[in-house]
Amino acid sequence: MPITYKNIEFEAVLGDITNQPDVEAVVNAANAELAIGGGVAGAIHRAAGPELYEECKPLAPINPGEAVITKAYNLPNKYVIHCLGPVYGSDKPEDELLANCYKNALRLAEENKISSIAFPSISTGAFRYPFQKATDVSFNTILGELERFKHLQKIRFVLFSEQDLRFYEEKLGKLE
Ligand code: AR6
Repeated sequence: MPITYKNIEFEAVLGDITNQPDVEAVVNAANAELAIGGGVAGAIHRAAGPELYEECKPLAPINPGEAVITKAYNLPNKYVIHCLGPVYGSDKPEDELLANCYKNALRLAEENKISSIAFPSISTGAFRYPFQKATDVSFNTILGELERFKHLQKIRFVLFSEQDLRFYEEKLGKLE
């Protein structure tokens, strides 16, 4: 169930980041080379098709916390915003670098007049960031940026397990 907080619609859903046709931009949990890889990145590149990597190549490599924007090709969205999350335990300070991912993704969304965006849980798969700690960072960062929004109206969190979804729903429930 979506909730509205400070005029922004938030929702958490169980699903695949490549199957969010009603949002303008999806966020990729990328690798530094912006290449295919596994997890979210693999799914996004497979669904978008090889042209996505062609556009990505000259933009790479990126550093932890950075984000770049491309077209979405065969995905049902207009844009992909690629973020490189920190590898937990090696890219430090992890919380700051993860917060930078969310800030930079939102900044690019605003610059491109994007009104709706879907985020996966960056860094919590192959990069091993503890899920609950990462969720605190994502919420605190996004809430801290709300005042700056001129175009963004909708933020969706796409989670890959029931347990992850329940945790996001609990956090959203506390916003109201
Ligand atoms: N849709 C939504 N969420 C997903 C999907 C999907 N299709 N697939 C996985 N998740 P990860 P990271 C969840 O590993 O930790 C790649 O190999 C997953 O359960 O995709 O930032 C890249 O090439 C987890 O909660 O991203 C990089 O090398 C979350 O998305 C590296 O992994 C993030 O998992 C990036 O690692």
